[in-house]
Amino acid sequence: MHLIKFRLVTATMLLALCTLAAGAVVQAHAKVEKSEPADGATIAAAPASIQIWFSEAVDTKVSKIVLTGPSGAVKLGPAHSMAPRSLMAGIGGTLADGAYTIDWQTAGDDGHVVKGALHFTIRHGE
Ligand SMILES: [Cu+2]
Repeated sequence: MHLIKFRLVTATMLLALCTLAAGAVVQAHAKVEKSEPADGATIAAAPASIQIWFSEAVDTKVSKIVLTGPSGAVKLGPAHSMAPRSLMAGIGGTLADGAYTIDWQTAGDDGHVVKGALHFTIRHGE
């Protein structure tokens, strides 16, 4: 009798664990949905700002956007939200031709900090 009860409890616990695991997969972290400039794009004119749209609302308190180009770090305005699911930072000067990397950091619904990088290239007259 005891053994049967134990097995039943174990089976119920396993089922609960699987449900938790499945729930965790559904509740994923904030992901990039699109950006401006777009990831991998080659553009003919220097952008005036960087904007990134995410799959969930972002926490601006832990959000960062860092832009690095052919001559090092580019001075940006503070990362802010124009919409709950987007981050934006203005670009001060004009950007020279070359490859650029946007390093971003933010947190979504569960508050966990997530990071990533996007890339674009500027080639004037293209
Ligand atoms: Cu998380």
